[in-house]
Amino acid sequence: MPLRKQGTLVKGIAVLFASGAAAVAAPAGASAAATATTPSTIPTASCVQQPTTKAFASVGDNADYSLAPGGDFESSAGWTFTGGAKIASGNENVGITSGGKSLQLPFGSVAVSPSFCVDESNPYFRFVAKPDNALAGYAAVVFYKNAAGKVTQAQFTSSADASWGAGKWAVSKVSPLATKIPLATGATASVQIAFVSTGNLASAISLWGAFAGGSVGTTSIDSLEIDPYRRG
Ligand SMILES: [Ca+2]
Repeated sequence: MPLRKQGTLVKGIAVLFASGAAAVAAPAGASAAATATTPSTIPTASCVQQPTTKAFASVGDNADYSLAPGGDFESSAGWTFTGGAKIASGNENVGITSGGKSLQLPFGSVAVSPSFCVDESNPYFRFVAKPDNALAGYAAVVFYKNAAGKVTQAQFTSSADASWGAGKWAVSKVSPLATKIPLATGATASVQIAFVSTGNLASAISLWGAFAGGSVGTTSIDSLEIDPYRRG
């Protein structure tokens, strides 16, 4: 029975990813209007770089980062929420960004970021996440347009890549961005990051919890930062 449930859950997640892609495609016009400086493709150009800080220095990462659009989740501006995702009170306490709110993702919900520009110098992103309990888990997925202009998605990191304890905020692993998106030399791409609340796929009990009403396994996200410089 648990295996059958797992299969159902995996299918459900696939549907979520598909709906996330639809959410990306549908508001493309509005999104483009709101982010006029980040058109979908700009051959032989660079993205406009935002001011940077050593946001993760307190956890031993001295790279330069800039805040992703709406990445402090102090408002929902530009983000698309489905399945109950919302801005909730309570900031991450690692100290990456200050504020009083964060993104709250009940099981099965999806939050898709505004579009932003990526070029060869935007290779990484990192964020802070917190599971409500051992049933929680997330996947961070990046949507981008491939060379043919088709919206494509790739999972970049998940809770399985991080060491996190129930109820505790923890930084994600350093997640490759431009390094995993096929960019022609000198080209840029318009990308969106989606957080999907998957539940803890490694925990069989989470599967039962997931189908018991979806109110368990909530994941919180805050302080989404982009590293604008290629490493090493
Ligand atoms: Ca915040």
